[in-house]
Amino acid sequence: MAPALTLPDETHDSYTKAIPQKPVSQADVQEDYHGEYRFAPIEEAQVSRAMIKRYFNQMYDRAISDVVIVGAGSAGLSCAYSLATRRPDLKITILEANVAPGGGAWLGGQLMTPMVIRKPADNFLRELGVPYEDEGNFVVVKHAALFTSTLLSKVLSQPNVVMMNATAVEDLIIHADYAGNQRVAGVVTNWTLVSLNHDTQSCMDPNTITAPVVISATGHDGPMGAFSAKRLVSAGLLKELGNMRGLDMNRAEPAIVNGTREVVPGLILTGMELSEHDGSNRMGPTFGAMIGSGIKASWEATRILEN
Ligand code: AHZ
Repeated sequence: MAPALTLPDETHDSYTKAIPQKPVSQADVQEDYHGEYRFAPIEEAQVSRAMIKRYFNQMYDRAISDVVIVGAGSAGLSCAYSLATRRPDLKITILEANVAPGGGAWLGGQLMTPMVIRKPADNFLRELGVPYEDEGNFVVVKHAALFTSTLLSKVLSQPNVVMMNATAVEDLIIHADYAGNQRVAGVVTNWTLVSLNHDTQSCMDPNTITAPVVISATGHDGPMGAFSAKRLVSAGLLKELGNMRGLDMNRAEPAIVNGTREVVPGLILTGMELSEHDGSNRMGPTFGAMIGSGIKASWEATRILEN
């Protein structure tokens, strides 16, 4: 008979307890590989339950979040890092439609690997510990993936951050107060694979996450891009999109950072989604504005929460 399963009642705090107190020595590692490498025994159901329990506990907990960030590209992740490290008391939930978080920040421009970041956004690289070459007014990271993977790992190691990828925001929750003023009060979610199949299956209803602040960072127009800005138009909260204008690096970057704001009560737009809302220029393959806008969005979020 199979031994009874023991499922310890772990909370997310136990993740931090798993960090080794002392580094594994080279001698320990070599010993494993010189003998017969043996794994501790496991039951298949333990693996299933280990994932299910944690994932659905997270969903249960984050049905009410303090801040929802939609989209884990360079703007969304910079925002999450700034907010999570400054305010460890906030429940920050990131929803990313793609299986792979990172958006367009895995490469520089035209599928080339180096990433250009204009000063003063290089401050953020020093904060993260990402090395770069200094070219005077801008810096170059040797591979965009080095920036994105470092940022992603630092965001995910914050105990107050939960990220659900392969999960799309399909709609916004919009409440009206007694005077009829509308306010974004959360998001409507579904597995992305479900969202992509609404035309092929009968109604597959979504799920919801409520939050006093939603930060949308879904990028410029594309298959799913500029999601919240477009929804504001179809929901009647915005007359029309400004539509992203042609490329001008010097105009575009300050416009995106300085324009980052709460566009309707409860909803902040950051990154290139804002260019679709405001009709500002694109900057192409230079990423300082995504960092600056993400950080500014995090300050906007705390301003709203503190009011
Ligand atoms: O998968 C999308 C991507 O990872 C995700 N996303 C989009 N719609 C979503 C939805 N629900 C959940 N409905 C969604 N997630 O949002 C992320 C957007 O990342 P991005 O890299 O496309 O946007 P960004 O604003 O962070 O960075 C833009 C980078 C660009 S484009 C550009 C130009 O062409 O001028 N310049 C820069 C710097």
